[in-house]
Amino acid sequence: MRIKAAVCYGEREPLVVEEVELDPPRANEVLIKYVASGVCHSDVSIHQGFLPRDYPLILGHEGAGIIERVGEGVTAVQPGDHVVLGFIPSCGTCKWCHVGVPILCDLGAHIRTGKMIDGTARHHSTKDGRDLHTLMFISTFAEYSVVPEASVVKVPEHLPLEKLCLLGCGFTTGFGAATNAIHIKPGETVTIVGCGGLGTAAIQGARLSGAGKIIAVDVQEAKLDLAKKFGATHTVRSRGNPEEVVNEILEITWGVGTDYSMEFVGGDQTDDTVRVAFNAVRKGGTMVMIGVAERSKQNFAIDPYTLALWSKRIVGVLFGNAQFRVDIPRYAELYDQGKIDLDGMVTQEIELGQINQAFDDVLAGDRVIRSVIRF
Ligand code: CXF
Ligand code: ZN
Repeated sequence: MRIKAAVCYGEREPLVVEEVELDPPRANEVLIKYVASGVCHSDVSIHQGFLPRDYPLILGHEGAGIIERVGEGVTAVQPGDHVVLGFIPSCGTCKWCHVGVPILCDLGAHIRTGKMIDGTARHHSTKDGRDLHTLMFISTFAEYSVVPEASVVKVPEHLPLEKLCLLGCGFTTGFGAATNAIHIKPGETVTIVGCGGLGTAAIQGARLSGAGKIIAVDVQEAKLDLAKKFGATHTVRSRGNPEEVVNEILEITWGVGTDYSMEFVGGDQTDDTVRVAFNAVRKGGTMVMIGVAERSKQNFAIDPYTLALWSKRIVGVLFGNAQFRVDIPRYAELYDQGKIDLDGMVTQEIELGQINQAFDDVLAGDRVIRSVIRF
């Protein structure tokens, strides 16, 4: 079938919205009509070349939609089901899925290839027939995609997919960092460095966990105002001096530091942002690393003396340590009950044709938390 998709022909080249040929689903695959897709910082990082991929490529990995058709052997979903897509699949049969760590699912090893699990492509150019690469098997910057059954989870039909799409990456990554990767006890304290999409989701996770002090750190006043709306109890504006930021956090915590810190700066991550997160944590506390910057910038200077002598812990987290088949419906339930705010995280809705503008907005950093494409 012919569909419209945003095709990326190379790093930093504007995406081209054009007709693309899409194959029918094969065994254990489903055809999805996307209703909405968030635009995540990682899409832009890939486009910038910070996370190398093969081209041509259809980006997008934060989607929600409706099952249109299922391939042979599919049992978990049927046509008409509303689903959110996980950007890491979960096969349900490998060791990691069995031990309850599906973010490490063995199928994840195929993600880098830009092909489907069987090594072939489903999207093809209508100009010359060549294969288009998929992003994380799901390529959500498209009206339709064929994806593995392992990448979808059913969600209730009465909830808006244009909000639930955030559960496919940003919300789940931030909220899960605060509620799965660490276990904040009521009254404990947490520093959150970087208050974009992931940071605001983490603030909500910390608030629901009963954190006593939630200290939000950002360079932008507007993001700090937003952080307060999502539940930050204190804000610290970073003006480029990491020691000053840490001193303010120490003052707020009576000289102790926070029990936890989380670093969400992502593409703009620097030695300073990592150092703030590391030094904000008290002795015996835990720092959680979520964001990843350009590969060449990723050797951070962490003082080994402080790490060892203060018994600090540093934990890396992917996709909020989600068990996404369990967690995404659970988050949908929290949204339904009004306990989490996804609406406030979607700062603009756009059409697929505005995708290049949305990428510029991500790079500008101060205009939007999340743009969501509605198909
Ligand atoms: C990222 C994590 C780092 C690799 C690319 C995907 N997650 C979602 O945005
Ligand atoms: Zn993402």
